[in-house]
Amino acid sequence: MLRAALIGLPSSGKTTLFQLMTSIHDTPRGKGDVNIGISKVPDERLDKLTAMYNPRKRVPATVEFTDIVATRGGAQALVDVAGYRNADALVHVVRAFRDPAVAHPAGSIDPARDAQTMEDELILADLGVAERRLERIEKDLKKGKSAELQKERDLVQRCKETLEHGTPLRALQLAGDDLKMLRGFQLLSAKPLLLVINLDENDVAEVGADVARAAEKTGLRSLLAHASTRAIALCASIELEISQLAADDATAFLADLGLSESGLDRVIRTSYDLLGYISFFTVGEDECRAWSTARGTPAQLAAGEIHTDIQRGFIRAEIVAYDALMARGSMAACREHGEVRLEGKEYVVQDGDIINFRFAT
Ligand SMILES: Nc1nc2c(ncn2[C@@H]2O[C@H](COP(=O)(O)OP(=O)(O)OP(=O)(O)O)[C@@H](O)[C@H]2O)c(=O)[nH]1
Ligand SMILES: [Mg+2]
Repeated sequence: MLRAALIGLPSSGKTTLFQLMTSIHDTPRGKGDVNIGISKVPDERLDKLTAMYNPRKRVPATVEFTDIVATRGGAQALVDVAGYRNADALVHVVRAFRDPAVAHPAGSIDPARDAQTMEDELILADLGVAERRLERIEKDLKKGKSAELQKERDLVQRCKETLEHGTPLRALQLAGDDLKMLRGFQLLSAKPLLLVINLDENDVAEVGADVARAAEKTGLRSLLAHASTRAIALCASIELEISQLAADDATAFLADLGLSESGLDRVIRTSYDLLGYISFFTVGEDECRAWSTARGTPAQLAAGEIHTDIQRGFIRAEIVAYDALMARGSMAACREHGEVRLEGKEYVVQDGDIINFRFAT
């Protein structure tokens, strides 16, 4: 399951977005309180599979959201909260709505300044972690040299210099061993980040879902390029209202605003893109279910998403592509045409694969 954590200045709209994503409306408002909620991943393919199998249960993939009340303690306070430390991605809410009834902590509306303030906090928190780690490594190196430790020192040194230039670590696009080495340090600026521009009600119709235009209008263009983040634009309070309407009314309302997709759908889809996540399915009379995993995941590891027993006892994966199943109309027809493949544990799971894992316990 994908874990996302909401960050942003006070009153930027984090909890409003949390409510939109999780449909949890009675959220606590005390300082230090943490909201954790689950969002269902919308997926038309699961709807079609459910129509085909008519199962007792339909289970969508999920994304977990964490929202902390008031980040006034700075980003350093965030790393103490497990939901932030363990997040796969950060969702950074930036206020672009003007509403004078909602006081701004800095007294004026300036999305670029706010986004940079939050970014600086992440960078500062990480700089502290990097410096402490570096001191520790230097001490240990004096006691005895090890290739592994020297490698780590070079990496942490590089991180420190990057941060000192005001660049978040996500811009380094670390991979493989480097990424593994840093994973234990809870470096916030290294996490993939989705920036949500929380538009003003009056700008929604003009901006629509056009991120480039929203970035231009809110002065966020250069920050986005520098920080290597993805962004989307929406108005959290309007989206929250729309989400409480019946489906037909909601679609009509969105269309009026020139939007073809709800804010919830866009947040989830963009997060999946950002992280390179894909979905696969398990189907049957009992349950049709969507699962998510990182692109490039081998079948045996993907089986672990479902149950560690299936991963451990993995024998083969029986796989048919979603498109093939829809084109043939049934699993039996796919079998007849040789479209149900048997794959081994190294097979790389594809988006839309329908999988039956064979395993022994
Ligand atoms: N006009 C307008 N008001 C909004 C919008 N989004 C949020 N608000 C309002 O702004 C206020 C603060 O929103 P929250 O979602 O509580 O902000 P927050 O980031 O969770 O704030 P803290 O938890 O205090 O850090 C609330 O009164 C919201 O109703 C928006 O898009 N437009
Ligand atoms: Mg809040």
